[in-house]
Amino acid sequence: MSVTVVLGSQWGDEGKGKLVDILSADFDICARCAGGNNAGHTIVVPVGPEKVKTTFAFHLLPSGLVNPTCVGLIGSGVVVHVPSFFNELDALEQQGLNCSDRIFLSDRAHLVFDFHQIVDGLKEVELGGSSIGTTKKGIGPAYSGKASRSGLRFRRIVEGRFKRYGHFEYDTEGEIARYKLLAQRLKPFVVDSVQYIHGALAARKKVLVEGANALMLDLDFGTYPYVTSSSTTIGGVCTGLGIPPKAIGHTIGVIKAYTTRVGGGPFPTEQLDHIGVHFQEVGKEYGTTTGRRRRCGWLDLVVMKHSCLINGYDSLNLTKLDVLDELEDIKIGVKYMIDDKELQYFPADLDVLAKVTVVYVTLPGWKTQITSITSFDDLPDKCKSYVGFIENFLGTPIEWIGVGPGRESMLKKT
Ligand code: 2SA
Ligand code: GDP
Ligand code: MG
Repeated sequence: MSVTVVLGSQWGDEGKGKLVDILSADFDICARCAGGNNAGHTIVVPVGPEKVKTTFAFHLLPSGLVNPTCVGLIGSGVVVHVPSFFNELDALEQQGLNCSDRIFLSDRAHLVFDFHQIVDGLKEVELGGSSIGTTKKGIGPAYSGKASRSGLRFRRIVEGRFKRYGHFEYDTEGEIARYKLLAQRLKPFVVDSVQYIHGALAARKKVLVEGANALMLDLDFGTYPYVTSSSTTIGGVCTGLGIPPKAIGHTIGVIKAYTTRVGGGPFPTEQLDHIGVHFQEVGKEYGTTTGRRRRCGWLDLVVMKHSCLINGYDSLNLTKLDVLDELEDIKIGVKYMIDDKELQYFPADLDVLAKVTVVYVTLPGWKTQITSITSFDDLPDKCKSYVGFIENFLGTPIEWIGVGPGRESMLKKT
């Protein structure tokens, strides 16, 4: 089976882009199946003969495009803001990454219009103190339009939105005119993605799927309503690309060695003290798309159990282990308790979640810099114990370990 899937296992920003970049050297196609330009995948790679360390930020386009032989596909489950698509393409070309002849877009993908983005902001204002903390990229309103079967027919929808939110500054005719021009530029990129991907699979091409956002932001299985509006699970890979489950050979969950989340919503292991600040500063935890400071806390293995159940990862990529280098003690959340009783599952009800107390185990820190280490065997013993604890608790092998942001800072554990 030729499809390999990389999915975020927590609340996003686990470092999916970096793994996708490394794997894509061995793949023909890298596909996005869900989300839009709310995603932010950062890659740090050596470029040109001088090997200059260059940072690329992908939002809508698949990160696998960094590899010059990899073709990008934006599947039907993705929502596309066309001006942002071209802006991202142009920005990459300016950084010397030419990919406009190897990126294709599904003719079934829905469009995000400027008014979706305006409405995204208005909804957030309306929610006030309980706002979701969206990226304001119009993702929720675009998927709502799709689900209510009014996607694409945007002149009619704008009038509906005026009725709902009052008149807001928006130039309907202007956007129509802009899209008439963009449509010409867009034409060569659009394909029937079902034909495209099945043709590729029949020709034994290797397909890598890059998940966007993460399990805990999934519309069904995340901390609803503090979620994004797409299916970010393994199920979303099939519905967002039009491929059957049996086409999927290997699913890798990306798990950060601690936890972060951007925006509102519950976060049981969040640390609002110096530990949270340590993760933010050492881990450079700022949004790739919005620049927002990410909330930070200890690794939560109750979340990870929930994530493993739903996505059935064959293996894991543990990332940002180096961010823990200086800590004396490292905590891992292993149980949720309510009134002295263990909760055996991750609850759907946020009121229940708000009442849980997290039980932690504490492991000793290794207090050694690990970024320049190139083999798993050379990691300090205490560091190996941390990795082993996670692996045993989840019953899922850790195949890759990230010890720094660069492409070279990834250990393969055999
Ligand atoms: P939206 O915009 O409707 O998808 O927002 C809904 C919730 O989903 C969260 N969300 C994200 N969480 C982590 N990373 C994301 N991508 C960017 C990044 C975020 C950024 O890579 O850093 O730059 O701020 C992402 N996209 C959506 C969002 O915070 C809401 O909680
Ligand atoms: P994604 O959304 O899952 O692709 O993750 P992001 O790119 O939004 O955020 C992950 C950040 O961590 C990026 O800035 C990466 O360059 C960086 N990163 C990835 N892996 C590692 C790692 O192992 N160690 C360190 N220190 N940084 C990493
Ligand atoms: Mg990200």
